[in-house]
Amino acid sequence: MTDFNEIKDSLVSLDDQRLLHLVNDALGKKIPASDILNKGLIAGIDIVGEKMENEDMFIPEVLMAAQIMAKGVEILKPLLGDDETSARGRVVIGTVKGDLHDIGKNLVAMMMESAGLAVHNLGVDIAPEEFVAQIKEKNANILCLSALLTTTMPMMKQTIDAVVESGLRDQVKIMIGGAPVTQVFADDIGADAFASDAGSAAKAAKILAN
Ligand code: B1M
Repeated sequence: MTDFNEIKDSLVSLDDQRLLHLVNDALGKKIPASDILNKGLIAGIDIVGEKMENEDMFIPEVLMAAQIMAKGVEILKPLLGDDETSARGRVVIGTVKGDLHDIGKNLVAMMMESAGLAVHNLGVDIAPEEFVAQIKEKNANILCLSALLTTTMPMMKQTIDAVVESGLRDQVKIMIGGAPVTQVFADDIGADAFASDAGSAAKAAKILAN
């Protein structure tokens, strides 16, 4: 078995000690942190997602898998991202109202921080009016919205509408993302940018900030 298959397997079997050992072991073998993340942890949580869909795993187990994955990400965190700096971007990021998924959004926030942007991560289940208040308070020039559910995607449009109504639309560029989100949807709802993964989100944010 490759290291990646073992990492995937330990996540799916909810064996946190084994997963942490394997992640550290892979780092010791000089396997790039981004490969451990993408081919191990993210590939593993995708299997968890399939099992959830087929009712082979249930919410408490999926939640445990998410928590174990977060511990693995914590180890990789200092080794991901680039170290170019640009203080121009002030980002407010959150998962939209009704949606509790935060692993991907946290990865996006982390990559943006590594890229030198000032990131205010509001968390999950954030209402449009809270995003608006935080743009004002943090004087943000980039708003990042994440959604993992098809049922919460319309909340991205509602959030953009709230920003327009508040008169702040000219002050912020808006980027959206999350597994069900597409470029077509981003264009439809009037977002300025879409990114499919954390690395490209950080790159796009640096461009938006300039
Ligand atoms: Co949920 N869930 N979940 N879940 N869950 C999915 C999303 C699902 C696809 C599983 C499935 O059925 N196969 C499905 C959605 C179906 C749909 O809408 N089409 C689903 C469902 C149905 C649900 C519930 C409704 C289940 C229920 O209660 N019956 C429920 C909803 C709760 C709610 O939000 N109100 C629910 C709950 C949960 C848990 C709480 C148990 C847990 C979340 C824990 C947490 O996040 N702290 C959970 C999990 C873990 C998942 C899966 C298994 C994994 C998600 C994940 O973390 N992926 C997921 C299946 C899957 O995606 N394979 C699933 C890893 C992460 C790194 O990827 O989040 O896609 P991702 O982020 C990527 C990109 O999308 C992108 O960059 C990231 C890194 O590269 N990205 C952005 C993300 N945000 C971005 C923003 C950007 C740019 C890029 O710019 C701003």
